[in-house]
Amino acid sequence: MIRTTMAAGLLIMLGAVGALAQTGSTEGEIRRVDRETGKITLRHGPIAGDLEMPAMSMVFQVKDPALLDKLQPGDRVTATILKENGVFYLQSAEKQQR
Ligand SMILES: [Cu+2]
Repeated sequence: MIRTTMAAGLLIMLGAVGALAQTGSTEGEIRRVDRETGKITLRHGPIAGDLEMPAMSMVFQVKDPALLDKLQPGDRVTATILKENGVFYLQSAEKQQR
């Protein structure tokens, strides 16, 4: 019974998080990949839409740990940024053809 209530509470929390999630797409260059902390530094261009941000260099938590193996400093990428509960994540990044 308690378990059921907790599960329901978790679902409600997830719903609230979903409502706070915003995404934006940008292009940039990978500057640093830190496997220890699961963070990637991306020098990104301006981001339009909900996440409106000027160009800058910024550290992102990765959503998918596979990105840490796929990306290297110097890679030019098209990236999707996710802001969830005030935290910025690199949600996806596709390497651009040179
Ligand atoms: Cu930024």
